[in-house]
Amino acid sequence: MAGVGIDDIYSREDGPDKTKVQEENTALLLEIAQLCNRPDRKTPEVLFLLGATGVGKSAMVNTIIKALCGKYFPKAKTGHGLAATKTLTLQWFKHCGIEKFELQDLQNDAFRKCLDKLPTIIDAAGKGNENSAEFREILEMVFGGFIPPGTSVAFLQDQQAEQGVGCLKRLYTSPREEWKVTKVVFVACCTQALPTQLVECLNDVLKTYDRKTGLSKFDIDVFVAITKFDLVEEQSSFEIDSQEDKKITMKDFLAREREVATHFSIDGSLKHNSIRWVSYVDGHSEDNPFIENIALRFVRQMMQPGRSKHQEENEPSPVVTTRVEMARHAERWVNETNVDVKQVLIFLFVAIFIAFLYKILSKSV
Ligand SMILES: Nc1nc2c(ncn2[C@@H]2O[C@H](COP(=O)(O)OP(=O)(O)O)[C@@H](O)[C@H]2O)c(=O)[nH]1
Ligand SMILES: [Mg+2]
Repeated sequence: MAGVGIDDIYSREDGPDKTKVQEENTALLLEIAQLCNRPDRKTPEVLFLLGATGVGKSAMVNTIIKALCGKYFPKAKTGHGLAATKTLTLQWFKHCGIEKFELQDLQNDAFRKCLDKLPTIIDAAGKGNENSAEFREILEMVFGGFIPPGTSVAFLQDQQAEQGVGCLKRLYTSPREEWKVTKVVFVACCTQALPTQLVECLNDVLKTYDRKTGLSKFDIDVFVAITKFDLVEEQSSFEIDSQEDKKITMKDFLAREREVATHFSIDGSLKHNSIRWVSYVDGHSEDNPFIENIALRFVRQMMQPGRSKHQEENEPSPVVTTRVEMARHAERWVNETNVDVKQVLIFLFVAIFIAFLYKILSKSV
C-alpha cells in the first residue's frame, strides 16, 4: 500500500506541480467512492481522533470535510489550545460530517449514492496529558462500540464519580457494530511536546484482552498524524501567514517524527503508519490542492480493506472455562492452606480401605 505523506510532493526536484496534484485529487475522489461501494463494506470505518488540546484535531476534521465535499464548512470548532476547556467532549461526525446537499459538482458525482459509507469521525476534544483509570474506561467503552453517539461525556464522568470506575461496563452492555472504533488516529503537533501519558493511556487500552478467551479486546489500527507541517521552515508548498506560530526546522521536525515513531513502535513503518498533515484553518481556507491531497490520501488509506474486523463467524470459545476456573480455585486452596497432597491421598486411601473392610466384616457377621 502506498504510504500517505506529503514528503513525495514537496521534495520533487522540479518543484510541486499544482496541476498534477489537482488531477491526482480527482482520481482520489473516485478511488474513495469505489472503496465506499465495495460489496464487503458493510459498515463505515469509525476513526477516533486522539491528541492533546490545540494540536489541530478539529482543523483536521474541517479539512477532511472540505476535501470530500468541495467547500469549506468549519463544522468542528477550532480554538487556541491554551484557552481551550479541559472538559472532555466527544463529537461524532457521521459520514465525515457531510450532508448530501453540501456536496459540490465533482464530489456530488462521486459520493451522492454512497455518502453513508464515508467514515464516521470522533473528535475527542479537551484531553490533556493523562492516563487515568476513568479515561481508560471511557476509551474502552467508546472503542468497543458501547456508547451511543451523542452521549454526554459529563454524564459518563458523573456516573463514574458516583458509582466508581467500572460502572460504565455494567451500564452499557450491548455494543453496536457501527459504533465500534476501527482506527485510532493519534494527532501530534510538530511544535508541541509529545503527551507521553496520553500515548501510554492509549497503548494500555489497546492491549487489554478478554479474561475468558484470551483474545485482544480491540482490533484497532493506530495511525499517527503529525500536524502543522506548514510551520517547517524548509517546505514551500504551504504558506503560513500567522505571526503567532513559531516555525521549526526540518531537522527538529524529523526528530519529533522519530520520537513519535518510537513511542508507537512504528520505527520501521513510519511511512505507512504516519502522515505529515496541514489543515485549512479559519481565515485560510482558499483552495490548496496540496492540503486536499493530504486529506484525500489519508481517507483512502483509512478505508483500505484490511483484515476482517469484528466479524468472526462463530463466537470465540472461552479458554478459561468454568472447569478451568474450578481447578484453579482448588489449586489456590491447596496452596493457601498448605495441605500436603500426598498426605491427603494417603488419608483418603486409608479411609476407603477401612470402609471397605468394615463392609466385608459386617456382612460376614
Ligand atoms: N499553522 C497551522 N495551524 C493550525 C493547523 N491546524 C490547526 N491549526 C491551529 O491550531 C489551533 C488549534 O487547532 P484545533 O483544531 O482547535 O486543535 P484541537 O484542540 O486539537 O482540536 C487553531 O488556532 C488552529 O487554527 C495547521 O495545519 N497549521
Ligand atoms: Mg478541537
